[in-house]
Amino acid sequence: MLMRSKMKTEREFSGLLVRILFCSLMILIARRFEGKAKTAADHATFYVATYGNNHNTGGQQAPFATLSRARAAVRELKKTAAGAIKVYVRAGTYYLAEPLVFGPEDSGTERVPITYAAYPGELVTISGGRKLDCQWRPYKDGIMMCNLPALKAGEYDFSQLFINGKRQIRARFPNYENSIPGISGYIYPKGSIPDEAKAPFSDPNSDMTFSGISPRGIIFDAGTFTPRRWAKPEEAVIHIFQEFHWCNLQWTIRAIDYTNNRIWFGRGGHQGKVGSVDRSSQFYVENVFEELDAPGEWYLDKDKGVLYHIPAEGIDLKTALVEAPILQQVVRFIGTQDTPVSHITLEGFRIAHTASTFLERYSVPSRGDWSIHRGGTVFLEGTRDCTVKDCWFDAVGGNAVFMNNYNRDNAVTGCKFTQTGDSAICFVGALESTIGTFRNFPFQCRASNNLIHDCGAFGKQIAGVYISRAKRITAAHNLIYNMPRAGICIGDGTWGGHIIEANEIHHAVQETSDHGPFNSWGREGFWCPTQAHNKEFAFPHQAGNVKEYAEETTIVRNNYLHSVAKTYEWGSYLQALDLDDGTSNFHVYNNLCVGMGISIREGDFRTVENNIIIDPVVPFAIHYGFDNNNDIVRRNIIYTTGDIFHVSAVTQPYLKEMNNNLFYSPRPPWSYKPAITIVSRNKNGISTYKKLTLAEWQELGYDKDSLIADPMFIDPARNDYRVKPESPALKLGFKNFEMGKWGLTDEFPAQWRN
Ligand SMILES: [Ca+2]
Ligand SMILES: [Ca+2]
Repeated sequence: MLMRSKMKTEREFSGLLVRILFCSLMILIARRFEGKAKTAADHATFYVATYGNNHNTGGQQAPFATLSRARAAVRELKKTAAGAIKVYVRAGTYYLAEPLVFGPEDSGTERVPITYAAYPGELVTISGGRKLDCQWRPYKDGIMMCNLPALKAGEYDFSQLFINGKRQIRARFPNYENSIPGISGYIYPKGSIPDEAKAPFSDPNSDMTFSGISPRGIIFDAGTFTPRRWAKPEEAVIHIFQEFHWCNLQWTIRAIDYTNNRIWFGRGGHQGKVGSVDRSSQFYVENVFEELDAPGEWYLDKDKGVLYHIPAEGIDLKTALVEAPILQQVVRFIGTQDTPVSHITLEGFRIAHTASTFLERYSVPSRGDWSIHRGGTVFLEGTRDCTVKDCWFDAVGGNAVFMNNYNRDNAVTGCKFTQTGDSAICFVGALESTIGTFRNFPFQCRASNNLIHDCGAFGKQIAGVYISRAKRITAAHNLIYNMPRAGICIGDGTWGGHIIEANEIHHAVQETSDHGPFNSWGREGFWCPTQAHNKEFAFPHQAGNVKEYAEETTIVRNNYLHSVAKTYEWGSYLQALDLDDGTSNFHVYNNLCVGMGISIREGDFRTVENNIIIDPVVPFAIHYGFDNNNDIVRRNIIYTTGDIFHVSAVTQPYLKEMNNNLFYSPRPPWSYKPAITIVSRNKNGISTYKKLTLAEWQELGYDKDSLIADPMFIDPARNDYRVKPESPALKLGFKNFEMGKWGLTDEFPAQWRN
């Protein structure tokens, strides 16, 4: 018994011992794992801080001083890393002496993605600029001055100035004023310098004429031009709108002839494809010392190395932060199709102070009107799976993010773009070098959930999202407003397959004409400019094989486009969805267009259905369609006091299907009877207008079952344009679509919300 008891006790004891040993072992193992996990996490995270040192280990308590030092550490670590690598950058401003370049050797992988991020909750600025040490002293007339000896020594140069983070005004005439964007703060010339006028200087290339030649200068109006004479006119830069207001252009000034009131242009005029100017071309001139006369203006005397400035109200220059943009680009991802840069994310930074680029090289990537500088504050070429996330591009000098040529599966998401010099996000490929196995274009990239507003400080032919020579680009859930031209623009149909959805765009096309918050072109090989401009002798004309270029269908759906910024003037043109010259192979549906309509110009394979158009400034336009093409316009609701459609030159039916649309005027009697205007223009450019009733239009074979009836919106005052169950639109096949899901999602970073 005792024995048994002892044995039992021994067994129990040994069992207890085993359990204790087992538990201890587990704790040890757990601790060991914990220790390993912690060690691994530590090793996979580097820190950069303004108080750091590049001889440090890069740990949280011993951060590096620069991003490039962290990049070098990542290069080493990734050889052995088993998981994600992160570089956290602590609060402060990092002035880069040169762009941070990521090459293929900096790539992550799907298993080892690499992220460079602002430390959560901290404001981290990556700056392409330089902090100026200014010892201000009075000059005269409220102008302050300071010496910049390093600038005088040629160490650096700048053409923008920021005080306390805000871009200031380079001394100009007339003074800056923005009560009417693109109009106030400008004066008008009397015209351009005549072709036969002899230049007061020799130009060694004046004999090299070409079809796109640009004007040589303007004749100023002595009644409105500045009375001051300028000591250094050759330093000045003119910013002037093109005659049709498709773009603006900049030139340096070569000479001013006060006898004949002529301003002769120097270098420039490349910022738009069509560069003509005339008496309607408003302009201002900047970088003139004698015009330094208003708060916020500044002038840099490079010869003397002296900066002059009149501080804006409320600015104490003694304590002000003075910064000048130096670099044009701050981050460059540079790889190739064969050896791409991949799996790198930039996250959470404020990115600021890049130099303007409008006097740099531009090119025309497609046959559209746009000319673009292939550069950006964050520039990507030869990349895969790279992401720019949750960053704020604060008043950068040119384009903010530019994906040039081969780039695939990249994303720009959760970012804010304000006061950019040119466009916000660009995807631009190259047709001429896409051949055989060379895929020299952006593919399957995304611009989503971005806040883009008040862009185009210098360029006016710009967009929030610009796509040209690319394929399967998605622009979704962006909120875009206060733009001089497009919110989203597709420069051509090559190669299609894009998805434009759930964006909200308002107050676009504020400073230009003949465009829309969404605009597209498709002037590829099939496009016939003669037919496009409706010279009657050009009919009949077949569309040609548009899918040779627009290979895949581009989808434009569930967007909300509203608020006409500009007073509509007859002759200018504004549509919510401007499917301009040659645009082909589009499916456009479930869009809510308030104050603007839809335009489909010559092109083929456009299906426009189930859209809602409210009070458009210009009627829904069907322009210069090809014979026997495949366009479909059906089941749309058009609510208007003007014409239902503007249709050009119907010599024979050129829509495949046009039916089951619902038309209604909220204020009867209709201001026009009949309600469909057909425009014909002869070979001399003379237009004639013929108005048809709906019944007459139906006799031509269109809109046979379409109706004029109240669509019965549920609550338009609260932006709910769904129709009630008894709406006649539903009987015509219209389907309600969800309201209010446009623009930014809840994932948009709280710190960048306005
Ligand atoms: Ca001035
Ligand atoms: Ca257009």
